[in-house]
Formats: sequence, C-alpha cells, structure tokens
Amino acid sequence: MSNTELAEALKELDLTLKPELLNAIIEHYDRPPKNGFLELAEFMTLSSLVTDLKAIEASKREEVLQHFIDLDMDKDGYIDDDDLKKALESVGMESEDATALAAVTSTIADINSDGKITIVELARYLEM
Ligand SMILES: [Ca+2]
Ligand SMILES: [Ca+2]
Ligand SMILES: [Ca+2]
Repeated sequence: MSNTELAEALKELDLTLKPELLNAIIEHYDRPPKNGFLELAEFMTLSSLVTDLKAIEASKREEVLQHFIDLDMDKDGYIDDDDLKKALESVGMESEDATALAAVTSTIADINSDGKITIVELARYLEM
C-alpha cells in the first residue's frame, strides 16, 4: 500500500491527516525489509488503529496519532508495558524507574485491562 493508497483508505474513513504524519505512519509500520510501501500484513496492523482513530475527536487525532506511533516501539499497533518501558528508556530513564512508571501508566491508561493500550485508550489517557 503506497502513501496515496493509505491516504485514500483514510479518506474513506473520513480521516485526513497531514502528509508528514502519513509518511511517519508508513515509515513506522513498514517492517524490514523496508520498501516504503505497506503490504497487506503491515496495513492490517494499522487498520484497527485507523478505525479506532474515528472514535477520537477530529481536533485531537493528529496529536494522539503522533504520540501513539512514538510509543508503539515494537510496531504492532498496540502499546503495552514493554513499549512504554522502551520509550521511557529511550528518553534517558533508568531501567528500574522506567519499569515502575510503565506499570503505573498502563494500569491507568489500559481501560479494559487487557494489557494493551489502544489509540482510543491513549486518547482518553492524554485528556486526563
Ligand atoms: Ca513494507
Ligand atoms: Ca506495541
Ligand atoms: Ca486495553
């Protein structure tokens, strides 16, 4: 799936995103060997995310999506404890502190307690 196709798919869902953000999404979810395109499997990871985006207020979508792709370190379309820990370590936090803060954050943000934070849960968390 190319940039244009992704943009089309998003348009069908009534979502328009800045080109820079589209590129960031493709760059993020394009798995090795990276080819600048999202194949079906890669797009499937993204599609629940894209559907969930609709549930988020239009004015907040881009901001939330930006945070989401920054935090989804293993690129599976969800944020879990591991992602949070890695993200915190990547900004210089000690491993032990990162583990503790990740656990607290996911307890608060993971509304249905399934161990995964979706983009909708992240949006609610960021509003707190
Ligand atoms: Ca690819
Ligand atoms: Ca993840
Ligand atoms: Ca959850």
